[in-house]
Amino acid sequence: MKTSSGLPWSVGEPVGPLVGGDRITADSGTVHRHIYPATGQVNATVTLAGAAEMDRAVGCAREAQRQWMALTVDVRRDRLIDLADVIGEHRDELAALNVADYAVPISFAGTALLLERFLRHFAGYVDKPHGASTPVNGSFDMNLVEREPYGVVGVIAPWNGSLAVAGSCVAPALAAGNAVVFKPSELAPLAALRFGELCLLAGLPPGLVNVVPSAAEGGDALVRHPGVGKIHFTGGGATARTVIKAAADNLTPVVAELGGKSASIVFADADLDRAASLSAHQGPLMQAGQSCACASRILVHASVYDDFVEEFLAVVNSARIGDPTDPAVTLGPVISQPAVERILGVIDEAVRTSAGELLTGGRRLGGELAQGYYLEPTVFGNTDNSSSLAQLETFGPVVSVIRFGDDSEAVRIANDSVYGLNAFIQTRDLHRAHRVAQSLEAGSVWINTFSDIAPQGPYGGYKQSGFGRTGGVDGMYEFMRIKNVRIGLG
Ligand code: TXE
Repeated sequence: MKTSSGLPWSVGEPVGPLVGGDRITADSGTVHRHIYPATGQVNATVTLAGAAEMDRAVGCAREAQRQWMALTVDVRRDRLIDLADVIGEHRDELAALNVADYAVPISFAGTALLLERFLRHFAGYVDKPHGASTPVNGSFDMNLVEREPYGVVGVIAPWNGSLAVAGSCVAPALAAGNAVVFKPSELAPLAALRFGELCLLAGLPPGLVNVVPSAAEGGDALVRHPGVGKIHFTGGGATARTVIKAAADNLTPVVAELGGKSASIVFADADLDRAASLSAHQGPLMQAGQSCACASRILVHASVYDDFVEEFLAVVNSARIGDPTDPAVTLGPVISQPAVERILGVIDEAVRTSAGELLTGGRRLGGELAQGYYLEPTVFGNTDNSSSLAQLETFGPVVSVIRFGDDSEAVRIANDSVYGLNAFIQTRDLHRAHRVAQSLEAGSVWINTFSDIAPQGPYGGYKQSGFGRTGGVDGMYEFMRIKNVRIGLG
């Protein structure tokens, strides 16, 4: 049943955590009045989980995991395929909830398709061999190498991709045999809560996937819980440091998928039309620059700098800014009022310190968009890569264009960052593409293409963009422990 806002819940009805298959009222957490970034108005009321709810969720997860592992691999495989089918059937509803969560334009809200693809991919691992048997020196004993689930894992998601994290983390965790306590951000709880309900609809044991929106307090309780075998954290570096310190109490292992300051490198031989479009849509226009994969530094060979900038600005300024539910809109608001103030501060400082020359944008949008958190897409030219504008993650529709002379200078500038998540190479020269890709300190390199994340390829960061991987067999094995079993046959 839909309400007038198109949500499955009415604004007045508090939406609580989903624990053990039930919507519970969170007594120890706080009530979060969810603000829709496109209007600045409250569109949902969410009761956030606190320590008591997290403890209850871990207990339900532990029991559900026993039920899950009591099923044979073919049954578990088919349950995950059933869940993928259910997600596919609810793709539009989940897209609408993504919009309700963080006002991402509906044209970009299709992470339910990514979730479905990851579920189908990891369902395929469930009934495949994951261990080995090996001979041993000086004996005819049998030695088995086995991979086992952790039991209960905690998955913590940022506000800008709860369903993407459900795909990249919850899917492999379930495929590996775990139960999951899934903590979406307090700023984007809605799509994740619906995902939890769809897990039940697909026939997963109640409590196998618990969805417990919370802020730092609930998140900290989850990280510190002795019943959690591993934490997968996706978010910012500052929070990651807090999470890792908390996890140290129980020596709980952590995977960290963090921020980035990724470079898109446009070489002189690049197709400038395509490079301009790719850099714009991978840069300031991608979720209004609120993506870890954002190409926030655009390095351009000096010989094509002016031509590229002209084409790039044309694409950036052609963005349709407005109502995220309008399929024609390509640029929505940023997440919150504090984000507006933070990003405008970055822009003001960049202008004040002449970090680069402001080529377009730089202001908050008014008029009919004044109630929302809308910023103009903003581009600085001839930026100094040592400036804080080029060094710190802005997480908004602000990018820096930087000139370079030759291949080695392009690599030096691209690598001159504490981050190392993505890098984008635009060139027609195959040798150059491979040589530069091997020289870049980034976990994911994209040559003449967007960051279209697929379940087959491991995704994750170098340096302060994190450690551990999602996707592929690497992403599956992040959620399994290795046990060696030797059988004496002497
Ligand atoms: O992160 P935050 P946000 C990164 C992106 C940016 C950040 C934005 O680059 O840096 O995420 O997301 C919870 N103990 N990525 O603002 O504030 C908090 O409630 C436990 C990278 O949400 O770090 C939220 O659920 N949890 C990514 C989560 O941590 C705590 C792709 C993240 O919050 C906590 C997308 C605590 N003490 C965004 N405090 C990639 N690399 O793939 C907060 N949280």
